[in-house]
Amino acid sequence: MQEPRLPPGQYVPRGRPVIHYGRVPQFRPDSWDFRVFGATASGEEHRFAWDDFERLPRADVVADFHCVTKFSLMGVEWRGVSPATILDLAPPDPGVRHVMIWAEYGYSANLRMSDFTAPGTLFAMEVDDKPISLDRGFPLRIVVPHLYAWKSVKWVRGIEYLLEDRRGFWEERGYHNVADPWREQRYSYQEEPGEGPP
Ligand SMILES: Nc1nc2c(c(=O)[nH]1)N[C@H]1C(S)=C(S)[C@@H](COP(=O)(O)O)O[C@H]1N2
Ligand SMILES: [Mo]
Repeated sequence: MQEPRLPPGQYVPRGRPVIHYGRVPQFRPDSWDFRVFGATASGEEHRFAWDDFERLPRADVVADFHCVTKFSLMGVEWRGVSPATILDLAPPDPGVRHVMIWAEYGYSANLRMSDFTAPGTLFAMEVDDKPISLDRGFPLRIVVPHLYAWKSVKWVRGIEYLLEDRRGFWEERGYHNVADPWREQRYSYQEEPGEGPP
């Protein structure tokens, strides 16, 4: 039997819906930066200006994308910077097990380090060979295709290395801390011991 591609409860819509909370931010290349802070190995914050970030080597990922509101987009082609590149240039303290992804306007999502370094996770700048559109996260979004899409933070401005797990924007508002669509981890009341911060 073939592996199913659609996680339980999901459907493929017409078109590609755009969803976010709040307004679409403006991109100002001169003041844009990507900050790596929290428990860095050096104890110092790292900062990338747009010109530096844009020159980092790019990788390709083709992946399906699953929103907790039940639509799934199949075979999306992303290009961008691998989390491994950021971990090399701005290494975490060895005790770091979780990462908070931070966006414009304070939107955030937490990831386990294992999800951050998973092969499909990417800081995407392009989709379908074009720069990502403003409403899909231009100039930079993370895609974490193996988790529900609220973890795929648009308009990313930095990451925070965490020694202890902490909930992000939707995880604080009743959504599952881990968010594996194959296990239908939609809501926080489904969390098993060890899946969320104490
Ligand atoms: N900064 C930010 N990123 C975000 C959101 C948001 O509200 N703000 N919404 C998330 C949710 S719930 C989904 S389903 C996806 C939608 O991505 P899309 O608009 O490219 O379909 O973005 C995610 N990333
Ligand atoms: Mo979503």
